[in-house]
Amino acid sequence: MSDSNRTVAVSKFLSLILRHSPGTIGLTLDQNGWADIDELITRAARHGKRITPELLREVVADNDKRRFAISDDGKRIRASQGHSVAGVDLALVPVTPPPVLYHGTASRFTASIRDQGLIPGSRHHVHLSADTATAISVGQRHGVPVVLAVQAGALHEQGQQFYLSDNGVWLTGPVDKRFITFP
Ligand code: HQG
Repeated sequence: MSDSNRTVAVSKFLSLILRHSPGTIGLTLDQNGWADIDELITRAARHGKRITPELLREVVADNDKRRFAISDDGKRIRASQGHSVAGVDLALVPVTPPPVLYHGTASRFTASIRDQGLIPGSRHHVHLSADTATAISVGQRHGVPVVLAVQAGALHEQGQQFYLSDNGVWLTGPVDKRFITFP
């Protein structure tokens, strides 16, 4: 396996464990989503995934979306967004969003979104981005991309909270269809 294939494989594995199913390797995340790095490495090895501390730090540092963060003391790691696992709250501080944020989706979902608004699905939040280029690449993961404009400022004025993840992804609750502009 090439170095870049190896780091992508480790990044995908860490996304699975740190966002969705830590129990796969018998790991428990703390209430803010942190895992002890030594324990993660030991438990991953027991499940046939050999990750050295160096490789793990390389994946965190080089990750294209900075998906993972290491604690200030260097001992713990967590995913910066994208969680579905129960019992984890990143404890992000609510912030005022810009007037408009974007959501990238696929054309096959737009009829349902027109009907129901945006829903988090299995994740804890609806994910929004500050720019349309990012929204297009998010939408492309699901099919033909469509970019929706979300009136975040107006929604915030109505009392809905917004958070900005450590890696620049905007997170919020369900978005009512009245605050969505379709192309
Ligand atoms: C869609 C990636 C039907 C929604 C990205 C999306 C992001 C609806 C899909 C992060 C709907 C859920 C999250 C409704 C929403 N009816 N479909 N009412 N409301 N949807 O993957 O936002 O690379 O759970 O539009 O960059 O695509 O993994 O969410 O298409 O930041 O780090 O339901 O994942 O980050 O899909 O992506 P997802 P997402 P990473």
